[in-house]
Amino acid sequence: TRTPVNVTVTGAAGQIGYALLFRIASGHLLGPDVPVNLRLLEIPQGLKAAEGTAMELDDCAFPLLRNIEITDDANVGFAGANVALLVGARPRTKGMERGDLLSANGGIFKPQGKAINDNAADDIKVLVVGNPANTNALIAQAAAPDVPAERFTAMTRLDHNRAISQLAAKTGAAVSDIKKLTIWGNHSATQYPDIFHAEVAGKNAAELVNDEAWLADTFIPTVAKRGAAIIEARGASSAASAANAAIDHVYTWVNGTAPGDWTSMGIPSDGSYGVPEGLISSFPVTTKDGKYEIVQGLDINEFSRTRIDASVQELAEERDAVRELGLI
Ligand code: NAX
Repeated sequence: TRTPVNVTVTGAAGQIGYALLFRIASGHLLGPDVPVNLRLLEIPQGLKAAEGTAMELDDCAFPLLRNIEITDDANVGFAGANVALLVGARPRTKGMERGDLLSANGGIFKPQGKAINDNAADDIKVLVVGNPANTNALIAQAAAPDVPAERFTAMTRLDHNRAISQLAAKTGAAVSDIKKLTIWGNHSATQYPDIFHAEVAGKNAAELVNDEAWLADTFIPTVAKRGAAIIEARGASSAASAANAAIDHVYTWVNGTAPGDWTSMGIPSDGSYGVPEGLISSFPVTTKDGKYEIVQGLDINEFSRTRIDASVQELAEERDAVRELGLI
């Protein structure tokens, strides 16, 4: 039998945590034959609710779930972690400036990065879900100098999945017929969902749609503002779909992309496509044997270039702001 994989989830008592933990425990994160130990990291006020969720996890009698530990100590929470899902974050509240938001999150992600550095397993893989996800990932990564930088990633898979769904609806295709879609840049309203290299049942998506106005005025804003539309409709932010995307992100990272397809991940840039090195930006990537690689050699047209540059510019500004705050 396989050794259990230690999976740490922060913000475990939150709404994404509630949607996420049961799918991890049932084998969707790593695969149907991989046992898991869960480590739930919360702030003191969240511990009781996390205990309640752990009771429900027990009550599922999941065959793959070996044990659950609940803690508010990051050194304990990340001890021996092989996978860390950083979900807990400080949301933007009314009247909060960007600087306030970044420093509040720096107060979470800097110590968590250090705790990962000091306590996690050598093969640790980190996914940051908590917003601002890309820059929170940068803060955590900078605080973990002994962990290879590429192990710190940020979630744009929800944006990727949203874009696939919108493109499928537009073209009347099945979601499974859509390949090679890309989210570029920041997980924010500036993100750029790119269909110029995407395929719909083997045909080029942009040629098939052949409607730049739809792209610019409907598709891109619908994907980029989907989070706000969910809040408007549901009265609460995306939770199950965000948890599902976190599952997809890690599953794909560990188990590989399908031949002839790729996915989108926020990862430290190596300078590809003119994205300054070190920024945690979303790219098209293929994965194999637990490693990812940026898809190279794509032609970037004018329409795409402007939008990628704008989102990357925003990431550079966030990086400069956290640098000024002494967070990286
Ligand atoms: P909730 O407010 O329901 O839950 C957050 C939980 O985190 C709370 O239980 C809180 O006690 C805990 N927490 C806060 N600080 C912590 C710390 N220092 N250590 C451990 N736990 C801590 O939020 P939820 O709806 O679950 O969303 C979580 C985060 O995901 C938010 O930052 C949200 O903006 C972000 N999202 C990111 C998405 C993405 O695509 N990257 C999409 C969905 C979501 O909006």
